[in-house]
Amino acid sequence: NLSNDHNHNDSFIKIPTIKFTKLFINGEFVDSVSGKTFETVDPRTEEVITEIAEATKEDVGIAVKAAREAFDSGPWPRMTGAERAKIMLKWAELIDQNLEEIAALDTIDGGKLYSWCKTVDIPAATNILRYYAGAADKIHGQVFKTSRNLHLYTLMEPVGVIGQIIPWNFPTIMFFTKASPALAAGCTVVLKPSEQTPLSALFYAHLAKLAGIPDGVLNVVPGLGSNAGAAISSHMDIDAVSFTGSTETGREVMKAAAMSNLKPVSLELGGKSPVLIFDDADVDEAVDLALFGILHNKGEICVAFSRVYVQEGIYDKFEKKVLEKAKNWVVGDPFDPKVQQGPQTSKAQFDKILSYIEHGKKEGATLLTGGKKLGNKGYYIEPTIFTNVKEDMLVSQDEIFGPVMVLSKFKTIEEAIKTANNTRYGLAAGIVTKNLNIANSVSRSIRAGIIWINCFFAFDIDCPFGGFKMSGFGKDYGLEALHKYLQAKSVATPIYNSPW
Ligand code: TXE
Repeated sequence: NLSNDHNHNDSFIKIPTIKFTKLFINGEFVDSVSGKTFETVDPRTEEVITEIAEATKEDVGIAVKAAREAFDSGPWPRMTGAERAKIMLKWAELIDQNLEEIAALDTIDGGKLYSWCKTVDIPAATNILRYYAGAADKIHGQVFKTSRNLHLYTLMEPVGVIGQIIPWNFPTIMFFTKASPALAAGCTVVLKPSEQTPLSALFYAHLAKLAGIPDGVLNVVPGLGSNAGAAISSHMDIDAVSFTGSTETGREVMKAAAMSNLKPVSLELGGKSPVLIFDDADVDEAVDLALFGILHNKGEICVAFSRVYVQEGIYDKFEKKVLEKAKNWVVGDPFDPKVQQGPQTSKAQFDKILSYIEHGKKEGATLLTGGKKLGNKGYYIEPTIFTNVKEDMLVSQDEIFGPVMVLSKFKTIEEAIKTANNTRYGLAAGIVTKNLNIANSVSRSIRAGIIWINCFFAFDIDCPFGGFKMSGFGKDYGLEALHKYLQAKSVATPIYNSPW
């Protein structure tokens, strides 16, 4: 159902002028050494928004040098946590003041719903920033009294220069998920936003400077994964890397880290998350949850409920209702407040999704609805549902990362658990039931980093998030994420003649 207002004449909102298109290194916006640029494209129109300076290996090297100097001799790691917190809180305030402009940048760059960027993504990001600002002055080690003649304690020290590589599906949330705990810990950062969505990251860099983050502490280097990204993961003077993206690229990052200076990596990778809907569920609520689970952010969510399993007692009713609602789902200009689903972020992602859909049809799955692109301009795809799928089909196993639901029927709890776990991924899972015992026992049986009972996409900044299996390792959020950027140094002093 393509919205009638699918005219992209920007009548819903005034599109901001793009102010920042260069690399942000050592507190300045600079051109790349090579003078190279790349285009960032508006997925609503397929038109180029602007040219962005392209960081290559050389620019990454310059950024790392700046970050190293800022770490080795600059004020940031030497400030008290409270001093760092004050600057981070100021940064959050400046983001609040520029909320609408930044929301519009993420919408034109990534096809994300403007209303969500404004009310969910950016507020969530500033929450993350404020949470870690609040943690900055609560970093401490431990004292050990294991023997009579040793005074032994740990100092929690910042790890150093951190490389961060983020994807395009949540440009704002990912930026602050990575940067905030590292900065709170006293580290300095070289962050590469995705080449698909660099606009908001550069705006955040500008606000960081205004807030008083010292030069060299935060460097933002937009560039291609194979070049700037690879330069980060293989750099000899980066002390740790945090990555969110595909499992395939995560493997490359880990390999490069191992082959260079053995820097520790944390990886938040892909998923193929199941939701199990039991017979006692309210069918209307379950349908809404399942659709939100796969269509929110046009299915470009690592935790998307891309596999939906419905118990046989309510399956037919569920199928009928989910079909009806999917057909009435409103796809169109993400600035239009009526629209529920915008365009896919890039041509590459759009082509990937359509090719999985073709593959699913060839494999013999039934296309219940959707399956085609929408309109003549922009990367819009119909909400798509496959039924009669087999567990070994690609559409059941691979992360499609688009508005494509794979819907199946199950009989028993045991069968549901077995199929839910039949995946190389383990990021998230959902359970829809009113029966507490089913909810609790199934939660324990599924191997995934987060289980949502009767909900989807429910996060709390204080609660660690990250995958099992090939969905990665090393948590984001909570104090666990802060500890990725700290290392314990043990200090021992002999004590002589102590009776205690
Ligand atoms: O991801 P990449 P892509 C999945 C999703 C999607 C697929 C491909 O299934 O369809 O990945 O998307 C940088 N060394 N997810 O190709 O390549 C790249 O520039 C270092 C799931 O865009 O993983 C970008 O900044 N870095 C996911 C970042 O990695 C490299 C979110 C992510 O891009 C690199 C996104 C290299 N060799 C995609 N190659 C999630 N977990 O949420 C690329 N990059």
